[in-house]
Order: sequence, then structure tokens, then C-alpha cells
Amino acid sequence: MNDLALVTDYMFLVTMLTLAAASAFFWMERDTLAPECRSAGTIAGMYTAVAAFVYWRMTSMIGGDGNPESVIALPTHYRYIDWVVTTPLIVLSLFVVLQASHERRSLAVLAIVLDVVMIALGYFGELSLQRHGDRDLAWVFFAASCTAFAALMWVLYRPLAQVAATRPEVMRDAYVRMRGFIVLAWPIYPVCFAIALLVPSDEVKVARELVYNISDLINKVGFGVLSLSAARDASRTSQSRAQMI
Ligand code: RET
Repeated sequence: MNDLALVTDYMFLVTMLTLAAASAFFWMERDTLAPECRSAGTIAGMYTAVAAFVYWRMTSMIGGDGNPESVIALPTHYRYIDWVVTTPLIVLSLFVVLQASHERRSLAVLAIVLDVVMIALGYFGELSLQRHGDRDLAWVFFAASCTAFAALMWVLYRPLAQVAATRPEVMRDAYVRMRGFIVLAWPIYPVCFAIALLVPSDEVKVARELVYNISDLINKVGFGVLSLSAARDASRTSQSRAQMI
């Protein structure tokens, strides 16, 4: 037994429970919003529910007894299955908050494709190392995945900002907060990936799982709260506008 592995074990459980509770909260809260703002709550409930389920699977696979072996043996594909489903939904929330997913459908599709490509290339990088022990190939996939990540950030910062400029202040502010959250919180994932490639030790592997757990919690529950509060602000504005008419 080791302390780091024990904390990591517990964190799997804490993350799963918090995600499940958050998902119930987001879905119940959506009904308190104006009809055109409800998708924000629906989507936040979806990505937290999907992740809670994946965490339930992962929690049942690790021993829960602080044994680092079982944390290290956790199949990586669970993380990637979670991310490939949930990160596009997170990206979509930015379009939803600007009510731009219909008007700028091709831009939304581009952002989602870039996101999925980023996750898929990262997975191939993991596979090249784990299955073939090919560190160089893993770096090539890492670089390609980082390129997709940069392109995604460009889409969120440039063309989407032009859409935001045509929107009321309340939506614009929410969009700025949400894209700021993404650009600050997402880079931890490639950093963890690179550290694990540079320092191949069991300690680092366990620590990486712990950091992924905490980051997933912040990026799903924290981001969900942010987008729900944005939807609530927009909702208040549209309800007061409706009352004036
Ligand atoms: C990988 C591979 C290495 C290069 C890059 C990556 C990016 C991962 C990201 C994951 C985001 C996950 C989130 C989860 C939410 O709960 C795949 C590690 C760039 C950005 C936000």
C-alpha cells in the first residue's frame, strides 16, 4: 500500500460521486431557465452523467486498497472514451451560450471534429507507447494532437469571437469567461501526457491519474456551474425582455 495510490483510489470515488450529483443538479436546474437557455443545463447534465458512468467503471476496476499496481494497470482507453464523448459537449456549450449552433453549424462541426481528432491522436500516442514501446512515435502523435488542440483554440478565439461580437453583452461576457476557463484548464492534460513520456516511473503514472481525476472534476463540474450561471443570467435578461413586451 502507498499513500499516493490510496489518495488516488479515493479520488476516483469522490470524482464519480460528485459527477453523478452534479448531473442530477444540472438536469433539475434546467427547468428553472428560460426555454431558449435550457440546452446549457441539458448538455452539462450529459457530460457529467457520461463521465460519472465511466468513473463508476474505473472505480470498480481499481482495488481501492492503495495498491499502486491496480492504478497503473487501469486500461487507458476508459479515459479516452470519456474525453471523446464529453469534450465535444463542453465545446458545444460555447456555441449554445451564444445561441450560435444553428446559425454557425459548420463552425461548430469544425470545432467538434478538431476536438475528436485531438483526443484520437492522443490515444494513438498512448497505444504506440504501451503496445509497441515506441516513444518516438508517441511524441509524433503528441505533436499532432497538440496541433489539433491549437487549431481548436483558434476556432474558439477567432471566428467564434466574431459571432460573440454580434450578441448582447450578457452572452458575450459568458462566452469570454467560458473560453478563458478552457484555455487555462485544458493544457494540464497535454502537460501530464508529456511528463509521463519524459519520466517513465510508476510514481508518475499514479500521480498522473490523480491529476486527471482532479482536472476532470474541475473541467466538468466547474465548467457546468459556469455555463449554468451564464444561462441563468441570459435567462433573466430574456425573461425581463419578455415581460416588457
Ligand atoms: C492529449 C494527448 C496529448 C496532446 C493533447 C491532449 C489533450 C487532451 C485534452 C483533454 C481534455 C479533457 C477534458 C476533460 C474534461 O473532463 C489527448 C492528452 C493536446 C485537452 C477537458
